[in-house]
Parts: sequence; structure tokens; C-alpha cells
Amino acid sequence: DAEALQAQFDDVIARNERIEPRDWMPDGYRATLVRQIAQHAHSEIIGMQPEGNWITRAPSLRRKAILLAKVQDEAGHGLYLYSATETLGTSRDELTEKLLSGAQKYSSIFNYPTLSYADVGTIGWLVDGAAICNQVPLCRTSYGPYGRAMIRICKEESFHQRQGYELLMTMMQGTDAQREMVQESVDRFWWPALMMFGPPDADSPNTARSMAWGIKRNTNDDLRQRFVDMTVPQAQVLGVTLPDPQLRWNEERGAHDFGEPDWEEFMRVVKGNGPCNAQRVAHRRRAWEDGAWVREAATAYAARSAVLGAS
Ligand code: FAQ
Repeated sequence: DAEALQAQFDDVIARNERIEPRDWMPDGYRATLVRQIAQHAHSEIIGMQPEGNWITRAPSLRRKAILLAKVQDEAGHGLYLYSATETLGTSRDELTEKLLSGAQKYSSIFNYPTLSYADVGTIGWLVDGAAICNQVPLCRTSYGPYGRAMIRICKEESFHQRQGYELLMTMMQGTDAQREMVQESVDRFWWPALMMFGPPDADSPNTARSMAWGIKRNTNDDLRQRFVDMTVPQAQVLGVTLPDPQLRWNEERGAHDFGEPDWEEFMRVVKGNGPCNAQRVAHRRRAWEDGAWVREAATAYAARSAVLGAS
């Protein structure tokens, strides 16, 4: 009966074991997973655009090969995550429709433009860096298919972060103009990267519930702090200044103090009014519509093969 199922579910969560697709789960748990995993999948797919913008203008064949591979990895991440969401009973078509209608979100960070090639390095360093901080604990999330997808994604994400750092390091060893380009890029991406972790804990409606269910393992502020502490020494080695006058080591806390991101800007971007929201969604819509014939042909082929296979 319902109570026994709930008790069994609670027990699995309490023991830190995994819920699998065929297990009973509360409706709220399922809905929260669909929301978070779909949002994550959409972020990977929309996240291909800012860097994709530079593929045809990469400064060398080597940089072009690296960038192509990275953007392809992001498509792959989106696909593993859509597959994880499908195990919860929602189709990829349905999720894509929700992305295009604005019913589901994607990460705020991808609504900012990429204005120089240094942005490719900065996205690898800061955006993938923030993604790793947020996602490594998700390898231990309570839902099996999500946790398993995260393991592979995190490995690739670590590689992405290193390639970004290496790109910036190369530019920092170049000309004054290149160093200025890196600093200008870091100045633009620092605060939006901090916003990737979501609103402050006090304004995060979902954190407590998601942590009780073992979907999230840390709060937004905890992970933001971890990211700042990890990034400051990397910025020093690189020789760039993080654009926050309040950033300093706090001996007592054993952590860095830092300034408050502009949460009004965050809300504007999340609500669809960031610098590139309209462009990102329009581009995705065009790609989805242009690809309709491929989906139709693949579905027709699969249906025919099933009939032939059965006869
Ligand atoms: N942007 O109550 P909370 C990547 C929404 S990394 C937009 O705190 P929650 C890799 C939130 O959905 C980026 N919306 O929510 C890559 C909720 O709205 P809702 C993707 C945001 O879920 C690198 C509302 O605000 N990573 O793609 C954002 O407990 C380079 C209230 O917030 C993930 O998705 C935001 N930044 O915590 C790709 C990681 N923050 O849904 C290409 C998995 C919050 O109720 C290139 N997700 N919101 O309408 C998570 O860990 C969580 O969902 C959080 C938000 C931490 C993002």
C-alpha cells in the first residue's frame, strides 16, 4: 500500500542508496528530478551556442579541433541527460517543446555573449569550473540514471576546464593586447559564473526539499564558496584580477569573503530578459524545426524495421 511504498522509499534515501527508474517514488521527487535534469540538459544544448560562435574563427587548426571536440562533448552531455529524464517518463520532444515555450529553464550563464576568443578560454576556466563544482557532488545524487550520467560528464568537464585554463595561460604569455583581452573577458564572466550556483540559500525555494531527497548534496551558497576558494589561487597563477574589491581571505573562516552578485540582474536573465535569451531560443527553435525531417525519417525507418523484423 501507499504507506509501505513511501516507507521503503524513505529507507532507501536514508541509507544513501539509489532510486532506480522502476522503483516507486513520490510525485514531487519525480517532478523535481525532471525539472532539474531537463534544465541541466537544456543548458548543455543551449551552452553549445556561445562557444560555437567561434568555431569558424578559431586562431589555429589546433584551437579549432579542440573547440569542435568540446562543443560536441556538450551535445553528448545533453543527450545523456535527456536519456536520464526519459527514464522518468518524459520524452525528449516534450522537453524540447517546454524549452522553446519558456516553460523550462536553462542556465543563466548562456545568455551572455562571447565577444572575443578569450571568452572561449574563460568559459572553459570559469563556466566549466563552476559546472564541475556543482556537478561532482551530483555523482552521488539519489537517482541512479542521473548520478551515472554525471560521472562521465564530470570527467569530460574537467578536461574542458583544463583546456580553457591552458588557452588563457597561453594568451597571458603573449602580447599586452592578449593579456588585456583575457582580463576584459574575466571581468565580464566572473559575476555571471557566480550566479550559476543559483540564488542565495535564503531565497532558494527548492534546496531544502531537494537535499532531503538526496537530489542535491550541497546548498547553492556552499558550492559558490567552494568555487571562489578554488578559483582565487588559479587566478593568481594566471595573473588576472578577479573583479571584486571585497574579495579577500578570511583567516577565521578559512575561506574567502566575496561580494554579492547582482541578484536583480540574475532574475532578469532567468526571466528571459538577458542580453542573448531571445537569440539563444530562436537559434534552438530554428535548429529543431530544420531537423524535423530527420526525426520523421528516423521514426518511419524504425517503424518499418520493426514490421520487417517481426515478419
Ligand atoms: N540559471 O531553488 P533554486 C553546464 C532557477 S553547467 C537559471 O535554488 P535548484 C556545463 C531554478 O531552476 C549549467 N535558472 O533551484 C557547460 C529555480 O527555478 P524553477 C547547468 C536558475 O534547482 C559548460 C529557481 O531559479 N548545470 O551546462 C539558476 O534547487 C560550458 C530557484 O532556484 C546544472 O543545471 C541559473 N543559474 O538549484 C555547458 C546543474 N539557478 O526550476 C556548456 C544541475 C537557479 O523552480 C559550456 N542543477 N535557477 O522554475 C542544479 O544543481 C540546480 O538546479 C541549481 C539550482 C543549483 C542550478
